[in-house]
Amino acid sequence: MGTIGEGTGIAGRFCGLPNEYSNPQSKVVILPVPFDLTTTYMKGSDRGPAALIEASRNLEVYDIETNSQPYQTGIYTAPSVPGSTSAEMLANVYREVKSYLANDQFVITLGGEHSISPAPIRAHAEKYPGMSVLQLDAHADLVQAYEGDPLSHASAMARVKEIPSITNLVAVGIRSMSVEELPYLDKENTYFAHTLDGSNEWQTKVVDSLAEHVYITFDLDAFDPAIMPSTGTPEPGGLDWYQVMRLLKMVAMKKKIIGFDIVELCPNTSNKGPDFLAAKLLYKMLAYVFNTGVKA
Ligand SMILES: [Mn+2]
Repeated sequence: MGTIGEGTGIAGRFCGLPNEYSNPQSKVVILPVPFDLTTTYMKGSDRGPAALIEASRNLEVYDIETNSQPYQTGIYTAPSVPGSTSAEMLANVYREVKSYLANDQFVITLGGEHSISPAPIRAHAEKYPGMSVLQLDAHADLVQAYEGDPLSHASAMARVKEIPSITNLVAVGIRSMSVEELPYLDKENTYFAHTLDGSNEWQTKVVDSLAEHVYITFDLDAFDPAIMPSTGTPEPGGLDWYQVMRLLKMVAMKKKIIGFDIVELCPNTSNKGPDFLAAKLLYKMLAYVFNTGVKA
């Protein structure tokens, strides 16, 4: 075990991968969006992408469950996308994601706050009309304009619902919302945290409600703060690791996951565990998406 902060391979690259497995033509592209402008509680999600990538250099690249080594798919860590306003950031991210999708690459966008997600979701919806959006989140994020800002993190899913050609938005883990959001909530497709038990039944219902193509927007505060305290707005009563893994695995087996984002990592320099959890989550998702021999 080395000094904290050290990992294997090349700094600034997911898993520290060498050029052979990490170049602009790689199948998988990780797009860091270090944007934190509109959050209201704990700031710092702009440092999320760098913390996740740094933590990933300590990952074991062999995945036991799928008996696979997902990095062999090729994972390129792209340069960070800038943006000094929400509108500018969204335009830049949208353009970048579009260009990678045009090249048939698989794009993972890293936040940053949740307000970044409408950009990759719009780009994916244009390539995969009829897709579903699966949202894992503590918060509904359906505020029409939070503190007057329609591009705020609390409005992320309100903007997503306006994107044409999305079949539905299926939300899992929700346990915090305002009464103003109720009229915009799709109750049929909302799985509140307090209703999720230890069985696999709810996961099956979630999967059955999804269209063939699925985009996943993963707000890390969906997890319980006991295992994921490093978020801007932690909420008690969240999901545990294996509940999430069972869901993601089932979605990957029965549907086609066509892209995802992981947002709201707000790193704490004295507790690296949550950064590592976020990196492992990303890698597990790749294991489920790209491994052809996943066994139940
Ligand atoms: Mn959110």
